[in-house]
Amino acid sequence: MSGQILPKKHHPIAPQAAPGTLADEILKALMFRVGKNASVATRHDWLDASIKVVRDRIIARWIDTTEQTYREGGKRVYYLSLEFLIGRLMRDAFSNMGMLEEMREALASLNVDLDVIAELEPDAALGNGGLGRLAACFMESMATVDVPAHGYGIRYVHGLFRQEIHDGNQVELPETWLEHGNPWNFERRERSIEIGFGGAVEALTDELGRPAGHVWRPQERVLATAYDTPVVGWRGKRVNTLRLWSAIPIDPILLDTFNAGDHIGALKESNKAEALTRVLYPADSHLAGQELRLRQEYFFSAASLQDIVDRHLGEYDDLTSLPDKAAIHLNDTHPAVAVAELMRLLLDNHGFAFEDAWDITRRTFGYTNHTLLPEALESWPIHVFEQLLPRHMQIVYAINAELLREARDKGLDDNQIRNISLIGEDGERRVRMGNLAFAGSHSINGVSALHTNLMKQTVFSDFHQLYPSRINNKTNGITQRRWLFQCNPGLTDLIRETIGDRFMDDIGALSELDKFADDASFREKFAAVKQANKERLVRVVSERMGLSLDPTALFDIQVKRIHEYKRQLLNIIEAVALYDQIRSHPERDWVPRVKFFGGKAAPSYFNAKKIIKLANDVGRVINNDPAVRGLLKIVFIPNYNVSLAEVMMPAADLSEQISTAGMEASGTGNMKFALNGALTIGTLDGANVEMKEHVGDDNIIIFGLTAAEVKEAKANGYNPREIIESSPELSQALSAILSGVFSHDEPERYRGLIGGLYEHDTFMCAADFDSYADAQRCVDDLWRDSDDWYRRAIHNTARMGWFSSDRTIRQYADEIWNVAA
Ligand code: GL9
Repeated sequence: MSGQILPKKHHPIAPQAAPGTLADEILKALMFRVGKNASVATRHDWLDASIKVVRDRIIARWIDTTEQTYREGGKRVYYLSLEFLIGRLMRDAFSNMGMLEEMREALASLNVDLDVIAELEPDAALGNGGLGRLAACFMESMATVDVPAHGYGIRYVHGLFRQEIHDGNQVELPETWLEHGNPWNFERRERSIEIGFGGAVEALTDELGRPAGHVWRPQERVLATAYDTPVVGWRGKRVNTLRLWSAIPIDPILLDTFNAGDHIGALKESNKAEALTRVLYPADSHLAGQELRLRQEYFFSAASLQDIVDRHLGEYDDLTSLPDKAAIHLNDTHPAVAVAELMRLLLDNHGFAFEDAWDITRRTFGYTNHTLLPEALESWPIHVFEQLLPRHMQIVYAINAELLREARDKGLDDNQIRNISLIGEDGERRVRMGNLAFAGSHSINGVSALHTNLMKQTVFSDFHQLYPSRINNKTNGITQRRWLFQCNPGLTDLIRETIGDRFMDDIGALSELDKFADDASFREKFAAVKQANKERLVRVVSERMGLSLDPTALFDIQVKRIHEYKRQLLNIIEAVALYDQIRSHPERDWVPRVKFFGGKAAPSYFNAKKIIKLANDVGRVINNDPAVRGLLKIVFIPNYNVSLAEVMMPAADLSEQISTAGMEASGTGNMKFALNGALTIGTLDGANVEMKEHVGDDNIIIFGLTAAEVKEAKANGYNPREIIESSPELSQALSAILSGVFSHDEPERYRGLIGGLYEHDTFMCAADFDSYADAQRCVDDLWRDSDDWYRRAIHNTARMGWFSSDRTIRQYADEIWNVAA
């Protein structure tokens, strides 16, 4: 190569823009903040420059909002959550700032396609599923309804794993959302807080030898550094802060060790500190259990509380007024240790007496329970908790003594007292985080009416007797900005044309759409939008999986975490039964269907992974069987995440919400589908119950046992084998799977998963099968009358406004936090 003259590289003419225009602003950002000329800019550079242009406007409002909040001195909300499942932010920011179309045009004038660069933004996947996504919707709604709020969580270097499907099996790969940096994050080095672990507690005495408090001398320390993300509400009204903590070592390198020649050993402490916030635990609705998880929980709770307390003391004299100025919310039990931490700060650092500290604490905290599944209820072995947090252990014992005294005074019996104790005594002694969160909060809420009632009857029945006014319901919601306006611009435009723009600020006005269900020309337009959204999904499937699908078929979708209680298995078994029927009765008028599945299994959840494999096995056989004539397709889409949800929700005709009644606390995917005009096939579980009340009995397909019937069946010695044997369709489908029709390479593959149903069937698949299959044939009948189908679909969209997270947040503000909204 040396000495050779390289040919001159050809550059296209760099695009120009008139001064003062948005396009000009983008070019300037590209030049001065990304350091690139338009002619050499990569697509990532354009993304970066575009984000910086909107970011500047957001920052200006952010500073205004912050100043205003300080000036007004009102109460603030602090939402503590180990998970925020945010997804992408650019479109959200453009849309909420009212500049989506303007940006699209400006970029187009520079030969850049907004939709293309938007695809490059990584999802912030700092959550597992519904619980984390709810926190993200809440952040956006709090900014929208003007609640001064901070979210607090962890800035994981690796969010939820990326899923690939190899030979039908889930393979987990690390997720690297920070690879290209993150333009939404502002590092706040000045907000670094020391967090301790381990060590010992010293009991102090005064000069007369009387007890004078405690000091905790931790053995290990790390720094929590804040990274702030601005969260902009609709129309850019308010910009709140999401503060995520990252762990950094106090001594990046141990100098003595380094100088002694042990260069690797010198980094040991530093590596340990950084490991703390490196990865999100991929556990959904079951216990992670490892000590690192408790470290994460304490780390972010303690950093957040220190931050809250410091902010309060910057404005007020002392912490007595904390409950009037701060509402701290515990999103599930993950931050429950914050209760003990606030007590520690009040007792040890600020000299409060126990009763006063306990009163302040209880008036400050609220707690949301998100699941009744026993395996998800967090508890820590006493020795693990004590070794890591010795002072907190003492405080938990002190709170417990007080709590149990109160319970005894109010006449609870021994068994009830055992149930509410903060320390579980069955087997190994454990600290029960749900009980700690309950005891330390003035409000405990469930996430749907059914779930709240079950909470009162089951996990927290004794607590409910002790404190009858504490448990309340706040049915979940979703933000219509992301889950309608942004993900479904076609439908949004159609609604605007039809009823005007008012619904964009007042979602209640969406109900004006209801009467258009009877308007044939509106139905046609509604159907055309759905069709276009289905075509978009067909393109995605074709690009990612090389599969071609018929966009006129009924699109039947079940996307969510893979969990036995959610019963993807019931859906797959029904597909097998349908396959059998199609082959046995080719003469019948079958409705063409595509059944989509998507979702991740916790890496250690054996049966969930088997279910993924089964869906893929069944799909391979059915999709390739010429006897099916394309009437049924089964598609498992890999790596379901927020961005994929934004494509799938608008494309669904039928939404599968088929959990065993009593087990899904609420669900929120159910709401996203219905808002986008899908009909739901579902059990009377979680928020499905309230959706039925809102959309009307004719516009939702309900099947299966109710929660009360499930309980009764189990109490009366439920016998799945008997049910299976009395249902020819079900027995046939199960036998086919068991005999290896879908697993020739390993005929025994499903012996455990399917064979087990005859003996246990914990999730009542057999009990609900016939009812589910009948409901599916009912769906086919509805689909055949297309006019009637779209009438129902329109009623769904028109009547789902109540499920906006704005409504949910207003209820929290009013009934739990006591802040103006
Ligand atoms: C969950 C419930 O299972 C859902 O029914 C509920 O809608 C959400 C939000 O309230 O919370 N609880 C829970 O642990 N998860 C939920 O989705 N799991 C995950 O987030 C994976």
